[in-house]
Amino acid sequence: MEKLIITAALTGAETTKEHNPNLPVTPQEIADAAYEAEQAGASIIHLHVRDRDGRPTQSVETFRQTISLIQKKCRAIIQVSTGGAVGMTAEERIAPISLKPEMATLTTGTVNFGDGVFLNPPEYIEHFAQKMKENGVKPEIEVFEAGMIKNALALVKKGLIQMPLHFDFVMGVPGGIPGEPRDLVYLVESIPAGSTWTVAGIGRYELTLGAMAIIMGGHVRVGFEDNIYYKKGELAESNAQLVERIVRLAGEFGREVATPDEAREILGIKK
Ligand code: KMH
Ligand code: ZN
Repeated sequence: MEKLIITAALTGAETTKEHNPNLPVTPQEIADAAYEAEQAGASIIHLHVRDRDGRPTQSVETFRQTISLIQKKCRAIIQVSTGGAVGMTAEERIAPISLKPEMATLTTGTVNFGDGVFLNPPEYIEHFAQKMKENGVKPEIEVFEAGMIKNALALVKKGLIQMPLHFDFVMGVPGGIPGEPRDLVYLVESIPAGSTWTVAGIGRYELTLGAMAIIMGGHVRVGFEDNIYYKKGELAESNAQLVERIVRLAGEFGREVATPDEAREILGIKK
């Protein structure tokens, strides 16, 4: 089986320090958390940033500063979020692509997101895909509902993205696909042969779906964006602690963990 790529989603847009005081929010805190996560076994850093008040922002300057701090000590692939936060405009969300990160997220459909709507109409999706193509950025297709897989294939037909595709199944968001084993099996069976995939289980689904992905040959995303607990009623101490647990589980199943350069190789990213 392919080596395991672990993505650390350190901060997200929704989690706050009130939810978990260990959440990294400043550029330096995020860079420190990225280093710890990479040391623990993460090879991709899924990146959101915050403004001085801790609110989500897609400021190019804040991304630039954070990426530069991360890259002082890390070799991990930086994957910039174009999801941002619910309510942001398309132009805000796509702005950090100008920094030409190695990867970025591309959500291929609209979904209810808790009390809000995570808006991704066809014009946004095509615009984002076009910008990623122009800037040489590898998209990770974020799938919150099964229909988003078909929407991604439509982008392939239009020449906006290229096979083999890399998917991230984001499961258990209130409003999106649930996070039961049968849901993951269905998504995995719905993507084209030759694709790679990772799973981001929200809340209590993080661990169960991570374990399934290790066994099924997929990859795993963990971190405070998706889950703030180590176990029921016990907050996680750090993003690295969540990465370490996946590394231990992978070890039990004999699945080796990919380094950042091995992750690049698996995903077809040239550095
Ligand atoms: N914050 C969510 C509304 C992504 O990073 O691309 C969207 C999100 C997805 O986090
Ligand atoms: Zn995100």
